[in-house]
Amino acid sequence: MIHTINHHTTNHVFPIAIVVSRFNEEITTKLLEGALSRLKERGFLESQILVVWVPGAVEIPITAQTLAETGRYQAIITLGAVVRGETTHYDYVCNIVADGCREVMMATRTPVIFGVLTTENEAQAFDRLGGAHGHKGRDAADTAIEMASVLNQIKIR
Ligand code: INI
Repeated sequence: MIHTINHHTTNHVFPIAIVVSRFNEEITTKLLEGALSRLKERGFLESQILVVWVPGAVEIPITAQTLAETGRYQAIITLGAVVRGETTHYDYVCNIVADGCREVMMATRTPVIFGVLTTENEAQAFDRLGGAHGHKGRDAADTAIEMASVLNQIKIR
């Protein structure tokens, strides 16, 4: 029989951390609400969830790295909102947070779920918060659960 590891074989709860940035707080609060409600639906207790607020998306990677290095969390969800303004700052912020999260994920072997919205305007962000494009906070919770479980199953085989 072929042993398969996929989303059907993932169903456990574990300590999880969420890093959420305050910049564009109206959007990031909705991301956080979605992630928390989905984690609770999937059986997580409040005591298993740590939420850490940081000023902006740029501050997310170092926070995720510090959390990963504690060894306490099997997945880290990052939530942020980078909305294009009229300057090139947008591109720098996007690059810093995306590259940084990838580095943390690979260096610490902890799934760092990228729930950072990068949009042209606020309307596009709200479309991803229960509008036309689903809810990225809820999706981030599902991805965290799946990845923690997939990696654990590989390790114990
Ligand atoms: N931070 C964000 O999270 N989103 C943005 O859209 C944004 N813009 O546009 O500037 C932003 N900037 C702040 C940045 O994340 C840092 O907090 C700041 O540069 C200090 O390091």
